[in-house]
Amino acid sequence: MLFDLQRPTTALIVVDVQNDFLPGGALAVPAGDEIVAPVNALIAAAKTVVLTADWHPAGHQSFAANHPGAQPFEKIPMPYGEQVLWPVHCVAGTAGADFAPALDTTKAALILRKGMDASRDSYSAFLEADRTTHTGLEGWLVERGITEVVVCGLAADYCVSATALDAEHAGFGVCVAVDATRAIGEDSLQLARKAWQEAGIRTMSTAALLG
Ligand code: VGL
Ligand code: ZN
Repeated sequence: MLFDLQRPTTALIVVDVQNDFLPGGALAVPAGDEIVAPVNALIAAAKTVVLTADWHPAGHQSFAANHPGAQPFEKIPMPYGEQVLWPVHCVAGTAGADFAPALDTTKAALILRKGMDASRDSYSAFLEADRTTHTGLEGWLVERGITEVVVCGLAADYCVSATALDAEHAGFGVCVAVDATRAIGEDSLQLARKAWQEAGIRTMSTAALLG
């Protein structure tokens, strides 16, 4: 079966299941807490687990607070293209940047932090927003003989989508576990789903992946 999580050639990538993206957090994803149970079920079934964490310095340029007069969710031009300005979130070392307490982190072979350079964002766990700087995840997966990845976590329309698309572009077979992700916005989710379809990214339920 394709996307058999028990296979040594398949990796599960759990994107940004951090307190600031859960209800009550600084950049809460609606119903984001509902994914923790299916994500843990995927983790329990997986042989290779990668956790990513959004991990920003306080001066990060994706924060509206660092652009005088700007409001969260406004878009501004950056040298690498358009940037959505966000509320201050996932500041390195703060409680908001911690993984959700209920997330099973024990099986993670790799915890990858991203968005650490103040000058640019990194939705993708593979390539930063300048589309040039690699995080090293591609090499890590390739060196382990991984050919397929299952992506889940938060948020579907930003970091999950960017990670899935870059994984596909890097040559991995990619599946998004649709009920193990939630989106920040409806419109951006529709755009993301269209992009997944065009890229040949599969979507599957956690039940089907575990079946
Ligand atoms: C994310 C917006 C800003 C995400 C991270 O994890 O999807 N979204 N930083
Ligand atoms: Zn961020």
